Amino acid sequence: MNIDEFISQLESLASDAEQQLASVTDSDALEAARVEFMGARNGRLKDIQKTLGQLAKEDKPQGGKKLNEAKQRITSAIENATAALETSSASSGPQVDPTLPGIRPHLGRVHPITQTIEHLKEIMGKLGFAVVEGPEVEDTWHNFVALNIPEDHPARDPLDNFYLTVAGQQVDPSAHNARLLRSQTSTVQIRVMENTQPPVRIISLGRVYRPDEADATHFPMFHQMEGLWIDEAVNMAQLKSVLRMFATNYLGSNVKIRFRPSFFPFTEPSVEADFLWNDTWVEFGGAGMVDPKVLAAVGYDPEKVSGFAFGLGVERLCMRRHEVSDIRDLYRNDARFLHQF
Ligand code: FA5
Repeated sequence: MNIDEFISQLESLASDAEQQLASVTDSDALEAARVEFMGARNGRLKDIQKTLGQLAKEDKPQGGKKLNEAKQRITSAIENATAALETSSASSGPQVDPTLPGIRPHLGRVHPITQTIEHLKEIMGKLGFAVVEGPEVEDTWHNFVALNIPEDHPARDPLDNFYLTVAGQQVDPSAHNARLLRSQTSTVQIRVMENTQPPVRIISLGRVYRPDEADATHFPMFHQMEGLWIDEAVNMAQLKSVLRMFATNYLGSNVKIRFRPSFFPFTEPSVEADFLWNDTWVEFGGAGMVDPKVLAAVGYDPEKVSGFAFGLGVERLCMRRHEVSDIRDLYRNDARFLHQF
């Protein structure tokens, strides 16, 4: 390699680079050209630089100088190309207006029923009730038998329940272990009493399932809040006080509620509780003194302890508080509705 060859290689490299960089139209092509000519490892300038050592000793200073000049020309060509690309994208692409407000991200919300559940837990917590959970897939023992609901009771009718086929076996609703989606949270009363000695003061909130036709106040899946208080000498006056305190706390001090005599196989006496809403009484739950037969079935001594239980419809409470007139709105998944909570 002599100095003339070295200089002529540098010369043609620099003009190649200037030509190629003058015609790049996008940043990918610019980057490719930069790597081709100036790449630190395999760039074409680097390749020529590697031959500098082959020059005669006296030619090396001139070779080094020419190398720097070529490098300078390529660098300027890259800078010019970069500037040209910036101006062309600024004039042809979408204009950025930094004074415009940003795009607001869509934030999710906690579903109104979940919010209600948290609120109800907080109120009942202040009244000394602990929260427990129970399964949604239940057996007939917990959903009916232990609750004193006999085999011929209409509530056990397969048409009024979601019985489940397990391992392809025929459903037998009279068996104690037939599976179904629970139709009430009263199942949790049994599960707690089977495993805990009195005193017991719990609530349990969760989904229940009934093949009810959906209308403004019914849905086939809804939520209940079960309450259970067992101790020595718990009485009906305490049941009414707790439900009244709960209702005024959640629905406001001017809410009107009333108790109607009713019947549940697992409570005696039993009541149904209604609140007044736009001049109409709406039922929001059932309640009563736990039947001694139920206490005995879970191994409690009905001579020593007594208690009350209630099961309230969470949707109806939420609807009354937030003035939602149709339960179906809660489950339509319409963000315009849900965002209001
Ligand atoms: C029961 O489910 C009893 N387990 C309540 C109970 C518990 C009584 C403990 C005694 C002791 P009921 O079937 O009435 O009762 O339902 C209770 C509440 O659930 C109703 O008052 C209503 O608020 C709500 N509810 C019932 N069916 C539906 C439905 N399809 N959609 C929405 N809410 C409903």
